[in-house]
Amino acid sequence: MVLRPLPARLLAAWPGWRTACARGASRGPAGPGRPRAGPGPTPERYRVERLPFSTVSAEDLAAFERAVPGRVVTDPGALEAANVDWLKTVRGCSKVLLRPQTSEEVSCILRHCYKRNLAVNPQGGNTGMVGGSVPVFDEIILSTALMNQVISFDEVSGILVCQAGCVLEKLSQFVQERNFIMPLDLGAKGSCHIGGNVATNAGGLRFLRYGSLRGTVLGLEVVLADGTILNCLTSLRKDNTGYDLKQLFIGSEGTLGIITAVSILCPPQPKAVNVAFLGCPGFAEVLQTFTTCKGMLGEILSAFEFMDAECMQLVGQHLHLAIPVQDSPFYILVETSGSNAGHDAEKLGSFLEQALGSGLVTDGTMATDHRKVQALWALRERITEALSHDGYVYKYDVSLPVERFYDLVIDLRARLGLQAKHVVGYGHLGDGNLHLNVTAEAFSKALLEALEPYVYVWTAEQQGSVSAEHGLGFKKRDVLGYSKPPKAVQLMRQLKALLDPKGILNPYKTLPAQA
Ligand code: FAD
Ligand code: 2HG
Ligand code: ZN
Repeated sequence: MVLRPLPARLLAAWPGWRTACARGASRGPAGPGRPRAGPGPTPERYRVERLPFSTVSAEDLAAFERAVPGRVVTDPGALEAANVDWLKTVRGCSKVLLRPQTSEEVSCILRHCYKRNLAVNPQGGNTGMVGGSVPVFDEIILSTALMNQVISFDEVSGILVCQAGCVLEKLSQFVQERNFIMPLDLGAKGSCHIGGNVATNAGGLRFLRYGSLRGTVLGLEVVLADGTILNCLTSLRKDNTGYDLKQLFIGSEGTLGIITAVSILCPPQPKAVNVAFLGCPGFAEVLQTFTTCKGMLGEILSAFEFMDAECMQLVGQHLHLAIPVQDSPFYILVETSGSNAGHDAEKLGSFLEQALGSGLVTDGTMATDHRKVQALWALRERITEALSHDGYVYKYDVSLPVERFYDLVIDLRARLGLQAKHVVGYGHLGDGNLHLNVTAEAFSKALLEALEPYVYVWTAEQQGSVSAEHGLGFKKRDVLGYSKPPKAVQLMRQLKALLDPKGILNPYKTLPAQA
C-alpha cells in the first residue's frame, strides 16, 4: 500500500482498521489476560531484607475493621492479584488489604500504622512497571479503588477535582461529555487511577502537547505517614505562596504520603483529530520526519511516537491486529489536534506531501474518523501487552538525546545475540523517551547481568535519565545514582526522614537500599 500525498485519498486507505476494532482495540486494555505463570516471592529473586516493622496482629485487624467496616480483606484468594504486579515480575506476601472510601479513613488507618510501626503499600490500579505497586514482604496494601468520586468540575476553567482512586478512562469519559479531555492518556487508562498517575508522574501519549503532570496538577490532598491530612487541594492556576509542596508528592511513588485527592487542569477537547501511521526507511529518516513535522505542523502536532519493525511484528503475532503498513524498518504515529478541521487537514496534507516526496516516508495510512483513529492508536498503545505475551520482559525506560536513541537498541542486539528472544525499541520520540524492551522465554539472572548495569552506564554516558516516566519503584531504586548526584540522593533521604520518620510508607521503593 503506497501512501498518497492528499489526506482525502488517505482516509479510506486502510481496510484493516475494522479488524483491530473488532478485537477490542479501544485505547487502553483494562488488564490484558496473560497466560504466563506468576513470579515467586520477590526476596527469592532480588537481594532484599525485611526491615524491622511490626506484623499485623488480631488487635490491628480489629482496629482496621473499626476504621473501614467491612472493607478489610484478608482472604488469600482476594489478596493474590494485589500481591503481584501487572508484569508478573514481583510478588509480595501481604495478608491484609484495606479499602478506604474517604481521606479521613486513610488518615485513621495511617495513624494506627504509624503508632504500631506497620509498613503500608499504597496501591492504585496496580499497572506500574517498576514493582512499586505491590508489597515486597508483608506490607499492608492500602487500595484507593473505592475512592472514586468526582468532587467538582468547573466547565469554564476545565479544572477537575476528584478522589485519587478515579480510573483515568472514567475521568476521560466524564470530562469529554463536557467537551474537555484529560491532559494525560496512556495504554493502562482502563485500570490506572489518577492518584497512581500523579504518584508516578506518568508521562504517556499526550505529554508532547500538554506537558508533565507537574504542570497540569494544580493541587493535591495528601495523607502523611502519621495520619495528618495535608490539604493543598487548590484549584488556582497561579499560586506563588511559598514552597510548592504538591511537587514533592508528584512522582514520589507512595513513599512520602498517600495522595487522596487531585485537582487537575483539563484542556478543551480538540474539534479535529487526525492520525497518520507511516513507514520510514531508516532511523535517520524518522528523525528528519520529526524535524519536518515540527516545522510544518507547529501548534497542531499532538503526538509523535515511533516503533521499530520488531514491535509491529509482535503486535501482529500476539494480538492479531491488522498492521496497515508493512515492510518498513521503522514506523511512526503522528497525531494532530486542532480546532479547524480544514486548516489541520491542509497542513497535514502538505507535510505528508513533503515527507513522501523527499523519501523520508515510504508508505502509510491516515485516519480522521474516531474509530479509525483509535484503531491506529491501538497499534502503538498495545505494544506493552504484545510484549508481555512474548515471555519474560526486561524493561528500560530511558531519556536519551534522540540522535542516540536507536544506537542503544542496535548495540544491545549485538551484545545479547541469541540470549534474547527480541530486543525492541519504541516510545515517545517527541519527548526523547525510549522504551527498550528485551524478551526471553523466562527470567534469567545471566541475561539480567548482561543488561545491567550496561544499559544504565550507556544511558549515563549520554547524560540521559535511567527512568524517563515509569519511576524507580522497587526494581530500579538502586540505579538512581546513574541519574542523580550523591548530594541529591542524600537530600531525598532527608526529605523522606522528615515526612516519614519511621519509614513505613512504601519501604524498599524509590530510594536506594542503605549499604
Ligand atoms: P499503581 O501501579 O497502583 O502504583 C504505582 C506507584 O504509585 C506505586 O509506587 C504505588 O505505591 C504508588 N501509588 C499509587 N496510588 C497512590 C496514591 N494514591 N498515593 C500515593 N502513592 C500511590 N506510564 C507512563 O508514564 N506512560 C505510559 O505511556 C504508560 N503506559 C502504560 C501502558 C500499560 C499497558 C501499562 C500496564 C502501564 C503503563 N504505564 C505508563 C505505567 C504507569 O506508571 C502506570 O500505568 C500508572 O501511572 C500507574 O497508576 P496506577 O494507578 O496503576 O498505580
Ligand atoms: C508506553 O509508552 C508505556 O506504552 C509502556 O510507557 C512502555 O512497556 C513499556 O515499555
Ligand atoms: Zn511510555
